[in-house]
Amino acid sequence: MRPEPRLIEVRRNVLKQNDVVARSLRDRFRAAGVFVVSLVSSPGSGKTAFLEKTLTLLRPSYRVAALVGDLATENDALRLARSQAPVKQITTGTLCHLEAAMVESALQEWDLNQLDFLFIENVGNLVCPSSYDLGEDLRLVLISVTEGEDKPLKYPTIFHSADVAVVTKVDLAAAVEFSWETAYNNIQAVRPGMPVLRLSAKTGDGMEEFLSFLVARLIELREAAAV
Ligand SMILES: Nc1nc2c(ncn2[C@@H]2O[C@H](COP(=O)(O)OP(=O)(O)OP(=O)(O)O)[C@@H](O)[C@H]2O)c(=O)[nH]1
Ligand SMILES: [Mg+2]
Repeated sequence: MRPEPRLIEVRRNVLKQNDVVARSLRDRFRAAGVFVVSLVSSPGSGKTAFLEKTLTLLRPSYRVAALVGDLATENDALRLARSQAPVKQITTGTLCHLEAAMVESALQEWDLNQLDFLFIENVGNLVCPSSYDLGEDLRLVLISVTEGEDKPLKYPTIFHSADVAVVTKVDLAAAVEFSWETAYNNIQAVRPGMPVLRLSAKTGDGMEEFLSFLVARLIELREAAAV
């Protein structure tokens, strides 16, 4: 029998190490009562636009903050900072995903007890982020109408790693002849029962439903902690 290639061993160890850090992050999030939401999608699906809108709408009533990952530039952090929420950019250099240790290090100067919601925008990529737990409570996978309806079928792993799918840029649906029914069926084929939201960060359509969903989850988390 041939020995397992060394590369696979190294990757396994990195993933295991990530899980240890993610578990410790999750414990800290639980202790602080902060609800943590991460966003994954291909580049340009609208993560930052959606997050900026979310931060802006939540901020009057909730304590919110965001981390955002990209290979390079502070551009997304600057856009998110327009919401007036505390924001930090994580630049990954050549890595196509965020790791739990990067989140841990970015949070060093923040007091989690002062937050209700923490959002983490992952690097735009439909493959790499799926294997890395960041200690989040909820992982959203976004697909924009301009990407076509087949992404769940082509990239099932990221849909398996997420809790809720969000179809974005619905204001452009007619222009690109996007079929909601086909997209919905494709998501359900890959991940039966997955909740699917549809919205537009541009027009605000669907944002109210999303925010109600988030707030309900925060209340649930706090009630569970109180028991
Ligand atoms: N029409 C329309 N355009 C949108 C919407 N959301 C985002 N966009 C546009 O889509 C482009 C990409 O949006 P971003 O928010 O930067 O996407 P992203 O997923 O954060 O991109 P990366 O961080 O590079 O992966 C920008 O030009 C946005 O203005 C939307 O709801 N409607
Ligand atoms: Mg972005």
